[in-house]
Amino acid sequence: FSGEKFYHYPSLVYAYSLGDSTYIRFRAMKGVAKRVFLISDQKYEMRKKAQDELFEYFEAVLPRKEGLEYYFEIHEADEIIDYGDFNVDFNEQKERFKPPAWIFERVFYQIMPDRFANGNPENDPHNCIEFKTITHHGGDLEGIIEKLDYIEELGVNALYLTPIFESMTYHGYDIVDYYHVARKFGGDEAFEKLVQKLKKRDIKLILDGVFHHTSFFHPYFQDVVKNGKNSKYKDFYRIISFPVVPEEFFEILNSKLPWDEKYRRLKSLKWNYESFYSVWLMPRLNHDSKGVREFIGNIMEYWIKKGADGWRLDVAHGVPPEVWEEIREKLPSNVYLVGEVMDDARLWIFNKFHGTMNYPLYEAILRFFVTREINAEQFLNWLELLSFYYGPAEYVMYNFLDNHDVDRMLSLLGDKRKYLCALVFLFTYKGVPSIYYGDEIGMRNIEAPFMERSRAPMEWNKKRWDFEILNIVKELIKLRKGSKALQVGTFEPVEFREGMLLYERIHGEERLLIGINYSENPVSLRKSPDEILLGDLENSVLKPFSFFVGRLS
Ligand code: ARE
Ligand code: CA
Repeated sequence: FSGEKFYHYPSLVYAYSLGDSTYIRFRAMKGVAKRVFLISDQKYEMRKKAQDELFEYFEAVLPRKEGLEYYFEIHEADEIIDYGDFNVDFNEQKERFKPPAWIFERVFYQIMPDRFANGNPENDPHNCIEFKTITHHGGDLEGIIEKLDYIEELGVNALYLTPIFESMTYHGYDIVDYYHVARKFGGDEAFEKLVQKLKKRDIKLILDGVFHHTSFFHPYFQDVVKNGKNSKYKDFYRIISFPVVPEEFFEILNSKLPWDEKYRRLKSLKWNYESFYSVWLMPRLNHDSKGVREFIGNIMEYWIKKGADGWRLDVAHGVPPEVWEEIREKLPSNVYLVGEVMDDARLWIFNKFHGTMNYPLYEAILRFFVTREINAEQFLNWLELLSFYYGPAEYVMYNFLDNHDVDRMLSLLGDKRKYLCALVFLFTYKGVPSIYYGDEIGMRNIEAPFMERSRAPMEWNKKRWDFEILNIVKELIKLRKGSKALQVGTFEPVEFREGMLLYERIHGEERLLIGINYSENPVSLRKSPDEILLGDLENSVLKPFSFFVGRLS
């Protein structure tokens, strides 16, 4: 029965149109198909793009079609099989993959407001949760406003801010009031001002939505702490038993002990509710409750009305997928939703988020560029598998080399040349690239506990900037913004061998050739660009750990 051996379903992932191309894909059990053809207005040979333990994945890329009738012709060792009879209307599909049109031409800049720029020392917080080594730095939205020229000159045209709402920590993932921007960040007035200025400069803004948990100090949870079983918010959280905290809890909490000590003591107590990674400060919401789902939807809607263009959803994979589907329906279609999903995003795209924080791609980048566990060929296979998982959604993934939770890539690589190679890959691959504040000037990790190492305050002293990195980042941003091939073009590997990556990105007349030699030896290229846009190449030889972006005529 051929259905076991072969698979094609004209869903969004196996048949779709994007940019000026139409992609048709086919999967066969490993080792069965010698050649696969797509039979439609013409006969196209499908290319084998990837494989995993069980399957081989084939693809044909056609000039963009509005609709297509087709079947497959599979050449096995001793027999030719016709498979399927499909008729796809790509216009109908558009209804199911509808990212906001503006997302494709964007480059994100991620900022942790406390660590970026202090525009108003008068609002610096007191009486917040502070540890000996981890404290507030006083950054705020006024600071971001002051640095808008810097941001615009860098060329990025979208901002992602980690949480800005009322909270007790510098990072803000413990929200106490979702309807107000924290006083320490400049309050609602600063937000309104920021939004106006961003609109004028055509810079989009996405906010961090922490809806997996609230703060322990959120009024709803405080109500549960006080009233126990009788609290009208008891179903809002995942309570194990009442009372939710023992008597001792308050004694420690209300004592004059420093927070390091309070944290240490509180940790040893037993409290009776689920929370984020067993952190007492972050009680987990109960998303089975209709009230909670409405609460989340209303907040998201509220800030969109106030001028935000999208949401990054914190611990999105800790919330049932259907919840996001329900909430999404209430939001306008020009809003970009990106979920923080650590693993494979298949479950979470299309009708939930437009994209996710692309951790599987990050993982591949780590293994190729950092640990060098995989070679170019294996790296390519990984990329192509993700492409078969995500289909068109890979073009709107939030791609990164680092962020506030992971080490800075420059520190992991320990070498500027290597870092530039990774950056070139990020900007010339499919998906929306992002820069984490300070990466553009060569900031590195600091001595700090896990997850805090990449959060040093932004370096504003130009004497400490790496201008070579800055210039290349600026060039890459400019290239990306001006290139449909990079935004929505096809990705065509030319050569992926050992440490050498050579690929084209094509859209209409625009053909870019990108080469990255991630190895200790010079590589002589089998294909050279007609014009170099970035990097250098001498007589078709690419030096060790160097790159170029070029144009083919
Ligand atoms: C702080 C300290 C830590 C300390 C921790 C516990 O920084 O050094 O270990 O406290 O006391 C926020 C803050 C953090 C803070 C944390 C808890 O930014 O600084 O930690 O709150 O108070 C998992 C989740 C993923 C999550 C990461 C951090 O799945 O959703 O852990 N990411 C988001 C945000 C964070 C934020 C929170 C969630 C909480 O981006 O910034 O933390 O709102 C593997 C696993 C992943 C795991 C990952 C990292 O890859 O597969 O599931 O991610 O490791 O641990
Ligand atoms: Ca301040």
